[in-house]
Amino acid sequence: MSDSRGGWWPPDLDGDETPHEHHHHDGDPAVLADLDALSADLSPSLGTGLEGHGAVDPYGARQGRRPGPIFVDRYDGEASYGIQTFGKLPVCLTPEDLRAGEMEVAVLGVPWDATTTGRSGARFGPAAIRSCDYVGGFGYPAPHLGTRVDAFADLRMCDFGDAPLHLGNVMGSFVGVRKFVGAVVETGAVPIILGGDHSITWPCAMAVADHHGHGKVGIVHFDAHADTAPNSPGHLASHGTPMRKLIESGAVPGKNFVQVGLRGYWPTPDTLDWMSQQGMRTHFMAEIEEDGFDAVLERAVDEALDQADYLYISLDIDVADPAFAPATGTPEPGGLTSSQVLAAVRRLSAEVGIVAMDVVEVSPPYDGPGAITALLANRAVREAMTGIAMRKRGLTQTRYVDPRSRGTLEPRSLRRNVSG
Ligand SMILES: [Mn+2]
Repeated sequence: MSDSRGGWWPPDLDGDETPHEHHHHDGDPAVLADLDALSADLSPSLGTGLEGHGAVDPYGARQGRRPGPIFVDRYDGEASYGIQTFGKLPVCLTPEDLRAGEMEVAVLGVPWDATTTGRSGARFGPAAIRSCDYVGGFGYPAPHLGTRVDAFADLRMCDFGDAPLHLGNVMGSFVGVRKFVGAVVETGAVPIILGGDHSITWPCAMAVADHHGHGKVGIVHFDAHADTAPNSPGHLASHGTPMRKLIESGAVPGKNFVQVGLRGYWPTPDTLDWMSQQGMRTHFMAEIEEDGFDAVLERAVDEALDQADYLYISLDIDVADPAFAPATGTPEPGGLTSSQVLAAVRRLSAEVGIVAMDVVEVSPPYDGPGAITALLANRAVREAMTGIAMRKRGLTQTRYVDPRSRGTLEPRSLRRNVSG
């Protein structure tokens, strides 16, 4: 074992001092060999090309529907009704729809949770996140109150629906997810992906890197966890492995990672060593507690600006404290606040610019009736949209806030309202 535990644990039952290949799963060698043989039979490749991406509209094709966004909102001047998409945005079903509508942002879901090690249920994340609208949406004027930028007015955005999956088949599903996201990226739209457990970042970020170039994409990764574990014996993916897979494949080199919010009791020391060997820039909660979140976010923004040509945000909702995001696969106390998460996403989207984002690990069965975890994820997507719209307007300066919202106006005396 490479982990030092004072030499007394685990007990050396067979007297063999040779380090085991699988450092965190010492078990019956025969069982491990069988498991390895199983995974060796299956190629862990995500495949190539975009044929069979599953973003199709068989009914529309049968009816001769002209490509373009399908409007599902019933805004009556006061409130918004219709069919629940993200923000009541129009629906696009095919890449042709995205192109015809010249879509700049496409929200899509990946309802997958078969690779979680803790609480499952993230497959219900996309639907729960969409259902958190109450402020209207498409067609309804709703500027972000801090910046006075209305992403729904400024950007052409749609809901692209959920990726088709093959339940029980990890690699079959992930090959499909890579194609599905790749088909969106190819049209020029920024995908905003609603997870799903965190394993989906492997095929999603792979699709983005395939398009923009391996080595060109950087990831700012908000998470309580590093997600850099090696495969467990016989496994091809888990929600603890996506970042290692992206690094080992060369799609997103370690030096292109900026991680924020890590805490708790995982990963193991040898994995932490591996991370620093890869040049990953990791900001632990300990650093945030020491220097404050603003200072650490400043560093993360600087690193994101110098690390790579294109930025992908991967937001594991568990970076927020369980007080703000209890409904998640592997909650870890001691995290960020909601306002810290939201400001960080908006600032990166505006000041650095993003080509994609995922919001993962929302597990609605563990949310209370207030659905606060799904709500935080919904608003994180809104902040990303606001940031993208800010960037389009040229509002890319550090910590931009509209003067009307800063509290720096002339103080108004109550006395003026008092007669005499
Ligand atoms: Mn996590």
